[in-house]
Amino acid sequence: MEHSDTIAAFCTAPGGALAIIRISGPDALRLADSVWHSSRKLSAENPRVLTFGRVRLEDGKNLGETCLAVYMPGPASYTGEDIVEIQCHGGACAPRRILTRLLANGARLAEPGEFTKRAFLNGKMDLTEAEAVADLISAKSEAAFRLAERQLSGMLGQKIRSAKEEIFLILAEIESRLDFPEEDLDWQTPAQIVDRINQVKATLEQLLAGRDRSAVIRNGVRLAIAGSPNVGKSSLLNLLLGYERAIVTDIPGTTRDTLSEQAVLRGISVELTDTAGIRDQVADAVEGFGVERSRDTIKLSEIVLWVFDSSRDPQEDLQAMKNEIPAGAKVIAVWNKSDLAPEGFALPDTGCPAVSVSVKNETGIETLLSEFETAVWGGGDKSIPECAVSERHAGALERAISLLEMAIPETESEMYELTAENLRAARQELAEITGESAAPDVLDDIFSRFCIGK
Ligand SMILES: Nc1nc2c(ncn2[C@@H]2O[C@H](COP(=O)(O)OP(=O)(O)OP(=O)(O)O)[C@@H](O)[C@H]2O)c(=O)[nH]1
Ligand SMILES: [Mg+2]
Repeated sequence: MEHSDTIAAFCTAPGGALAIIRISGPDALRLADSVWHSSRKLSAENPRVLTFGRVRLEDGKNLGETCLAVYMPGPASYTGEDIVEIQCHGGACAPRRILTRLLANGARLAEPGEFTKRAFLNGKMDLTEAEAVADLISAKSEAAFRLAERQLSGMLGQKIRSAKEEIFLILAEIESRLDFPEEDLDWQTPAQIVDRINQVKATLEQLLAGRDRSAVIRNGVRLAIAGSPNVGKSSLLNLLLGYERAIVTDIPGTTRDTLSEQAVLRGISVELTDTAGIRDQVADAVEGFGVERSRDTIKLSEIVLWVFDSSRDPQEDLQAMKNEIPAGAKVIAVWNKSDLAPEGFALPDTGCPAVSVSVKNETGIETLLSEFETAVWGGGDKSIPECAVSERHAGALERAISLLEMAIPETESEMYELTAENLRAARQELAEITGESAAPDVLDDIFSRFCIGK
């Protein structure tokens, strides 16, 4: 697909030592040349070579600093179009002046994800691979990065395409039977066709089974540290982060507001939130607002570490936990200050997994992390799925599976017109995953989540 306009944008984030301005489109070379001043011209005779030069500004003078530029002719480029990239020193001014000059000379500022969208529309990658580019950039853990890499390798797209191909072959069999009903052409029996439909369905179900693990790996989990005041919540946050982020004192009510930090625990990306200790008798209105925020955080978190103080009578804190934790929430009872626990202290029953820890002595933390891991994976498979399955993919897979399910009884009762209709619809659903038939608004939605310059 040819695009008539040429787009330009920074493809590096502000604040780095270098900035890269990317230009893509049919006019990329002319536009770059209109600002490029060098003894070695950017030209078709000189592709994929870094060229040293300066950028000519609107007043005809050159930008003081020297820059590098490279011309990558399409279709063997990221977008499949002609691309020029200009590298200059980072900072706010020089990159902006270069980009402004390019825009004044006729380039259009690229929309978020527009370079990748062009790569997709030009057949450089399928939609699952384009989505993987965004995942790769936003990956917060090694596992999320590996999952995105697998998707970028095109594995999901390949599996979907081969399922689609098999449905196409089954359809061909059925359609020729419908077209030549009189001929005795060695047709497959209904049972044989059902068998083939079931095999495709099983492949899709296998992909769908990776959905929850994909979501955990890609999005991470929100983990709240909650409990009564002074039990050691902020101390636990600091220990899990590995640095002193929150203020810790022996005064109950020290933490007055929620405090969130990103961490990776057992390979899982976690948004870890320390909360104000929850109590009914708050010291003032500020603490009251903090307690309300604690309650909101508990509701929004996938897992709650409810912290207790093993050195004091647990009755009141057990009641507080009961009052505050919504039914069905995933909770781990963390019995802290085990170093101060009375002789023979047995962990009271809270109806949820419980661990004894001492943040002070750093004991019990590995057990706590194992419980956390179990809470995340539900004790099941925690390996990185072969293919990353997003909610968008999962929706299409579910619809395709139910269409195949409908096709089975129709085939058994030899209502082949209906079988063909449902098989066609199932193919259409799969084509949405790889983007062959994705609607423009679906594409807009996907690419709008990218950053500018990607
Ligand atoms: N002995 C002992 N003291 C601890 C332990 N963990 C925390 N403390 C102490 O308990 C006190 C309270 O710790 P914090 O981490 O501020 O407690 P908190 O739950 O965040 O308290 P609030 O913010 O007031 O709700 C501090 O004096 C800590 O040093 C522990 O494992 N053993
Ligand atoms: Mg605190």
